[in-house]
Amino acid sequence: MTAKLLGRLLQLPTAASALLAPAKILPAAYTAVGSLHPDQHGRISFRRHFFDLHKMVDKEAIKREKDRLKDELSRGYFADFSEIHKNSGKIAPANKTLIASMAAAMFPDIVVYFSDGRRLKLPLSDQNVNNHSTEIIPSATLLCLSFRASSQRMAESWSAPFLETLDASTNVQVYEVSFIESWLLSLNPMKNLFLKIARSSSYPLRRIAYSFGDHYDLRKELQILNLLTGYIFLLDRHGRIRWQGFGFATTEEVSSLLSCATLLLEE
Ligand SMILES: *[C@@H]1O[C@H](CO)[C@@H](O)[C@H](O)[C@H]1NC(C)=O
Ligand SMILES: CC(=O)N[C@H]1CO[C@H](CO)[C@@H](O)[C@@H]1O
Repeated sequence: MTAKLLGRLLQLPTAASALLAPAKILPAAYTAVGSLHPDQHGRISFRRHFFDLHKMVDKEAIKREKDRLKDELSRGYFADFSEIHKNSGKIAPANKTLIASMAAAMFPDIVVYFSDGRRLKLPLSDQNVNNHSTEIIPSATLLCLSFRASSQRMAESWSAPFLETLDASTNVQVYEVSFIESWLLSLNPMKNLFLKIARSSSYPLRRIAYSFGDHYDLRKELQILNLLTGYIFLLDRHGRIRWQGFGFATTEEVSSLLSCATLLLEE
């Protein structure tokens, strides 16, 4: 298992997989899959595809799969790529004002993992957190979603000024979530191995987390079509989306994020 292969599985650009390379833990990947003969890898993926086809005998599933394929193909990865660079990943400008609570949509539940193996269901809202739990429900949560390594830097352009301005408040939380859609990395022991070498944060308020598996339904609900850019959401304590931004933050957008977050703290 080379860093390059791991990078390809993660659909990371080469520069990012080069970052994975120095990880001393990588040789452990050999032991994790060490019992497999190289030929067996092919056989396993064949078997898996066979089971996937088998599942699709169900008519309903076939229809869903067809609709999905149409959706996925209409995304036009290649046209998007140059576009993203030209406009800093802006699908639309960020909201200038807080979205009214009555008009706000709920953020769908996602399960995330931290590099220490901890698991958490987001958003931390009064709907999700047990009433007897000691978990503090933040008044404002900044959730930055990345589907590719290239958009992790976009997330940081929002989370860094957010934490610099608001970190004194225990009422705000920041999660930078990377989505790992590779089925191989979503299974143990690959998942645990991935978490061990995954990027974590030395700054406890900047929570870097990973979500594994298929996220088609989540993306559909949040209208996330282009996976090359970053999606930034500001949620209130009920888990509603009160503000949204895309790509790299501009100075004006950061100030609208900060003023909206300040309003949420007073709500
Ligand atoms: C907030 O931004 C989203 C995404 O660009 C947009 O669809 C929505 O209309 C905006 N809402 C307000 C109140 O600005
Ligand atoms: C997770 C949970 O049980 N939340 C409940 C806490 O209490 C409020 C109000 O009593 C309920 O609305 C939540 O569903």
